[in-house]
Amino acid sequence: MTYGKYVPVLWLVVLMIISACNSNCQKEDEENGLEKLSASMKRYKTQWEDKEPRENEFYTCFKYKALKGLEYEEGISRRDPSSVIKVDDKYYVYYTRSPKTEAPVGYKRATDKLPANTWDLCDIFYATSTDGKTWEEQGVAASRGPEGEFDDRSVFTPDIMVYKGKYYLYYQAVKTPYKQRTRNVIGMSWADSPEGPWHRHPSSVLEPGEMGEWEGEEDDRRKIKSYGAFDSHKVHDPNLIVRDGKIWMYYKAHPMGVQSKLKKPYPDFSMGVAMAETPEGPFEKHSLNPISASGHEALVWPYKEGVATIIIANGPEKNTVQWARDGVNFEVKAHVVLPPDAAGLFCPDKYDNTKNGKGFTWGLCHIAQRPDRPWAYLIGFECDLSSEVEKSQFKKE
Ligand code: AAL
Repeated sequence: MTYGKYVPVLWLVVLMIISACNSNCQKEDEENGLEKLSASMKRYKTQWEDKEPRENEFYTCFKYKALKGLEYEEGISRRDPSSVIKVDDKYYVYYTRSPKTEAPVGYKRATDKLPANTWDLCDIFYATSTDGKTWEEQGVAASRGPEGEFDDRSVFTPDIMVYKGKYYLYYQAVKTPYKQRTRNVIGMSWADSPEGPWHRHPSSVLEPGEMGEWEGEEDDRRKIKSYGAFDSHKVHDPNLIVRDGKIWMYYKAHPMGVQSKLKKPYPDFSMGVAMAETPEGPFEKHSLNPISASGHEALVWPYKEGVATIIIANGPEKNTVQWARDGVNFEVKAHVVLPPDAAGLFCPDKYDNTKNGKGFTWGLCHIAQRPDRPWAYLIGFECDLSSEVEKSQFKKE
């Protein structure tokens, strides 16, 4: 039996469907008065609601400032600041800090004294300030775990959460040996005061997803037979909010095979979210992960009834501010230039379980290492991503 005679009929059906869709779109455009507009003007009217950037609450410019006390220091790396919190009259920030070392030497040459990169062989330190500009480094907060544990090589890239009167540091953790293919997990320490003492939770609270398969024994993250989950290799950059009575941990993810030439089911960098009822978990990963296919360090804050994020550095939607009413399905709301690298926000309602998030006007971020200056350091930034301030950068003086 041959089905060949049905092919023209099938084509006819397909064409009819396409033309019905087109005429529906045309009808919709006519109804909305958009039929004679270019694609860009249609977006101006619909996606951007006739608004210029200065009228868009998600649009901002970033102004950067040197900080006193956390400046560039030869031999010591300070990077990836946490959210900034204020307790009594003091601001606190937590960050990755290396001991005084030689410049990082890469994964192949790293030893137990020589760091592979600027976040290797680190602990979480903290600094305090009374004005957000002059900071005093106070010493170590959460440190590496005992030999043989999941966090014995380095702990880094923290966020701080204030929850039910206690303080929780979440951070990346790496076990010795630190190689390209080493998996990264999220660890946690808690304290009754922002100054510690910190109690190390004995196991990781978030781990990479279902593994793919490496190809060969060589320590090369590009060489894989299969990818596994979107976060099969690393979970990074925990960033916390409290919402709907739960702890929401947003995080950056890498699948195995970053930069591989195989056809990819997931981006090299993406963002996931996992929720828990209690600070030590279990954190349950959302079924729609990855919830952003672009971005680098995860950075979120409660805004109005939803959640906002700045997407930086990687992917087709980099350099945008996005918002999701449900905290999961993000939409591009504004494009921005020079967004802060690895920002930590001073956002006082981040852990308030609010349905009317106010946003923020400042934070800290880092200037990453570069070949002629191989240690990272912290600086401050200002912006007006707050529902409580008038957009300042276009105000006439
Ligand atoms: C940063 C973050 C994580 C990575 C490294 C240190 O930009 O994404 O913290 O592991 O780089």
